[in-house]
Amino acid sequence: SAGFQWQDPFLLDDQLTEDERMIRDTAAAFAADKLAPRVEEAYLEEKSDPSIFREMGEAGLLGVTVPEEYGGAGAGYVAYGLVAREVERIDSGYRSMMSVQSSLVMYPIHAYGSEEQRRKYLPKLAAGEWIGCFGLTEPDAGSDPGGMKTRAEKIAGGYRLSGSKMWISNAPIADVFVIWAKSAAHDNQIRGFILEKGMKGLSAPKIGGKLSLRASITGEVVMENVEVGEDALLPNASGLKGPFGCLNRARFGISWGAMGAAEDCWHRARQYGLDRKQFGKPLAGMQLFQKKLADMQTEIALGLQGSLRIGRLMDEGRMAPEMISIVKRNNCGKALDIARQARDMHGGNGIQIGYHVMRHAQNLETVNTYEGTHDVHALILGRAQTGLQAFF
Ligand code: TGC
Ligand code: FAD
Repeated sequence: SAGFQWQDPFLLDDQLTEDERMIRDTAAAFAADKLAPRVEEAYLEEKSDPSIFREMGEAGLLGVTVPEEYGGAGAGYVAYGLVAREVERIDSGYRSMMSVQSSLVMYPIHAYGSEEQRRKYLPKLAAGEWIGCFGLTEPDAGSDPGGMKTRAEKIAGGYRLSGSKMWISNAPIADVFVIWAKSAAHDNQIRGFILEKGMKGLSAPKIGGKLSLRASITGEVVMENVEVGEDALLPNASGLKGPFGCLNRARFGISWGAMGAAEDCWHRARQYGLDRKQFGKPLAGMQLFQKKLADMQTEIALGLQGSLRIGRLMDEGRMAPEMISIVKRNNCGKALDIARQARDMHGGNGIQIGYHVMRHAQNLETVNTYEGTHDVHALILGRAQTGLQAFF
């Protein structure tokens, strides 16, 4: 018999290919060497170091699923998920930086862009020389992105964009902006446009005062009559399925990432319980403490198996978006519960930055909300099994 491995109860490691294990190990080494030493200061100071993108690029962690001819790693979705898990083991904000760049900026340029757009942007984004952001959400259109107000008007030789986006990861330090707008020249359909830093009328002020995801910078994107050429339009996507095609990939990555953060909380709670004695014995020897550890182990083992299965189906071209709603919703909700429990199990120390669990718990509040809130994914799944939409 294989024996029971408490950290990997279902032997997930055995279900991976040699290449997937290699990418996972590269990401884990990168996370330990480059991210872990920075995270406490970044979080406390609410600072996002832009050089992380270049370092991630050098390590081959940007655009994992994008073909090698455009600078990507040409790997599959399971490999991408494994990278998200290792990066988010350190911090959800670092995983955000990576997932926006890979799934929300490189993916649409590859999937919906012209050959010129691919050649111009993808290699620099893969190298982390350019930083990308994705603007869908607006102040008055979050869960309901179809209600967006940002408009693109046709002008001679291109388009004029006006409107504002809210809660945009990476925006204040971005070079490349993938912006979704209703286009008058296309029957008011939602279309994607690539904007660049420095364009007249484009600004991206930082949103300060976040109590969550503090290592990842977030901004507004304000467009006051920004004029772009015809070549800024993503030619091959029209309607909400454009941005949703990107979100499917990012949400899938988040389902792995959230489990990485949860694993870090679980391992820390277990170790803390082994080290800390009360009432003359280790906390880890108490029944209530062990029940919490058992719940964490169970939810994480099951959550990772779900994400692995969806990743295999994506690599086989058999994914349906509702599958991703199941793992995004479940894994984020479970990770948030686990992080809160781990905070509790650390007692007073649990509120300290040096014990990491409260930082994860605060981050996971965002992760449970963005890319479709926990409840919005419930409504997607409710609609899919009843045929009745309950959004409005
Ligand atoms: P609905 O009528 O359902 O659909 C409109 C059209 O879109 C298509 N579609 C999808 N296509 C591909 N994949 C999906 N997952 C799709 N979901 C919908 C659909 O087939 C339809 O196509 P067509 O051809 O018939 O027009 O649209 P609705 O307006 O009723 O939408 C409702 C709802 C709630 C499902 C949707 O709007 C939703 O998911 N809301 C959540 C919004 C969201 O996720 N925002 C994310 C912003 S980006 C972000 O948070 C990045 S953070 C990243 C980081 O920092 O890591
Ligand atoms: P709302 O939609 O106003 O929701 C508020 C509450 O109402 C939630 O509990 C929700 O579940 C509930 N609710 C909404 N609709 C319904 C309904 N029909 N029935 C029942 N309950 C409902 N967006 C981007 O485009 N790009 C980014 O890079 C990006 N990064 C982000 C980074 C951070 C740190 C944060 C916090 C957000 C980011 N977002 C980004 C935005 C994110 O996707 C939205 O916050 C999210 O989609 C929810 O929208 P909202 O905040 O407007 O909340």
